[in-house]
Amino acid sequence: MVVSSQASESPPELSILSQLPVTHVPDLYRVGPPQADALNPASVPSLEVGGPVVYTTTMRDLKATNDLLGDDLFRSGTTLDHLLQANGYLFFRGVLDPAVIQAVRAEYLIALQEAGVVDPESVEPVWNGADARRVAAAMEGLKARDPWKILWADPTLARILRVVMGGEYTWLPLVTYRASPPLEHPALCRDATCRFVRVHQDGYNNPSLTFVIFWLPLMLIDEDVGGLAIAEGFHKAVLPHDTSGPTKFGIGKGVIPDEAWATTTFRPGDMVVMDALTPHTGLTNHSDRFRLSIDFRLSPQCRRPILGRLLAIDSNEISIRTDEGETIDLRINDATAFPYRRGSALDNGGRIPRAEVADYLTVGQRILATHEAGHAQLVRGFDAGPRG
Ligand SMILES: O=C(O)CCC(=O)C(=O)O
Repeated sequence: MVVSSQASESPPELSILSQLPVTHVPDLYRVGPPQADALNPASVPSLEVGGPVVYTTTMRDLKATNDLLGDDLFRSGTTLDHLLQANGYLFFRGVLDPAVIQAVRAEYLIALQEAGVVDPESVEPVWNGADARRVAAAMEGLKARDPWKILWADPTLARILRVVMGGEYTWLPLVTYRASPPLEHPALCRDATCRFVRVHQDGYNNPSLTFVIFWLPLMLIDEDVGGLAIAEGFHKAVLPHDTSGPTKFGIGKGVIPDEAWATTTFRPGDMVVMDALTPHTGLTNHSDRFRLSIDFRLSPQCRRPILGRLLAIDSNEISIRTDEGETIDLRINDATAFPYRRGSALDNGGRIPRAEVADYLTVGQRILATHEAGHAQLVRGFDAGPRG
């Protein structure tokens, strides 16, 4: 797979444009309605699609691992688990029900059309040139449509997830809808990483949470559209993130060699599975259309975090009413991580200062937490959704 030309550093507005995530915050998905996080309200400048992509550097192709699923999707996930641990990712081509992916994609298309950035008659998410600030509204519309539920209810996907997870699992309230818009790009770039939006490890921002990431393309994502790039074999440790930057806290240049990166042409029905520490990034979109994808995160049932609602918090203690109706009190110390709400404007990879947590977390709101020996390790808050 080839990488296109562009300036070596993404300007900040480019990062914002390319992410435009809406993070859904589903409840524990076996029962009950989901929660939805607020849209990142960052302002979105108007867009201009660049000219033809100029390729200067090559990137490896992701290795498909379909054969390991075998004919029997219920077969043991042990081999898959070994492979995930060895490479940091699994890639399955065309394993998902096309009708299900089409149904999810249709929700995105309606949302983009309702926001006026895709023409009503368009069957492809082609950007019609309307002010891209409307994309934020589109994502709000999408959030209200709950398309993650279509995936959650799909038996084919559920079987695959069970194999990959090696047994029972829990959907985490970390589901992101992406409609990454086309971007202008400079004509020349000789840097393999020039289309990288933000190299990061999800696990960096979620210390102590055991989870696996699933990324699903909802359309043909070729070189022009860009997609997901993964650094193979660099998931064994938390890598240094640039904590000095004002936003995003990405992994700095030079930490991962260019040869480690892999991507591919993605098609609806494909599925990428990543370890929580697999470095990855979106690639800038140089096409005429929005790039549609969804990513979600699962924990093995045995490592399910606390999911519940906040009863009380100060800088020393937190009390949570769990979804199971239990009350759990945890001590807070300097090692407790309080990431900003995922998808919010403040979600820059940084941490809420311990002394300020009571200002950011609201009694009654949804909470995800991990703990050890009575100490909170990770505490994340989520807004209540439309039906929360
Ligand atoms: O889809 C993309 O553009 C990137 C996905 C990503 O960064 C993530 O899953 O955290």
